Amino acid sequence: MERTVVLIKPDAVKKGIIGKIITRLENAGFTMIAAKFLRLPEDLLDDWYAHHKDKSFFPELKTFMTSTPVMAILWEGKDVIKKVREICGPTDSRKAPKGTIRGDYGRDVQENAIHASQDAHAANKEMDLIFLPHEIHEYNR
Ligand code: IDP
Ligand code: MG
Repeated sequence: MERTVVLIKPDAVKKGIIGKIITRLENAGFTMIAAKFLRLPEDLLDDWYAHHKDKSFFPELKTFMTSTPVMAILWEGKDVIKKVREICGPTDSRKAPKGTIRGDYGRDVQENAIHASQDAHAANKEMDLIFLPHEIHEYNR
């Protein structure tokens, strides 16, 4: 079964909407198979956001992403990667439609409430960066 990694980002953690975001993904039928509340290490973020490391906003992005712990969740389900990206909405919260997580809870292009793996390659890499094999729990919902 396909898996994807979600991070509930510091803006959403500060707003106290961790539960609301989890509920949306549970209601979409996906299965939570691992979860961890952690402060992301700097070197993990260098790897996670390697595609942005030369951008002018990268230092600010790292400051934002380490400003509180994040809620990291591994979700499993059919087409979960694509479907969770759809539920999140586009990167820029100002352009995200109402009814998407970013449209409802995000502020701008940086503070956009949630991360979701963009493809299977990223999902595998991100899963390995956050979770150990024994922290992942298979079961039927
Ligand atoms: P995604 O999260 O929708 O996959 P990416 O382009 O992979 O978007 O960017 C990763 C994260 O980097 C975004 O979710 C956002 O928090 C931040 N980010 C992307 N573009 C900008 C920008 O132009 N300014 C500030 N932060 C940005
Ligand atoms: Mg991305």
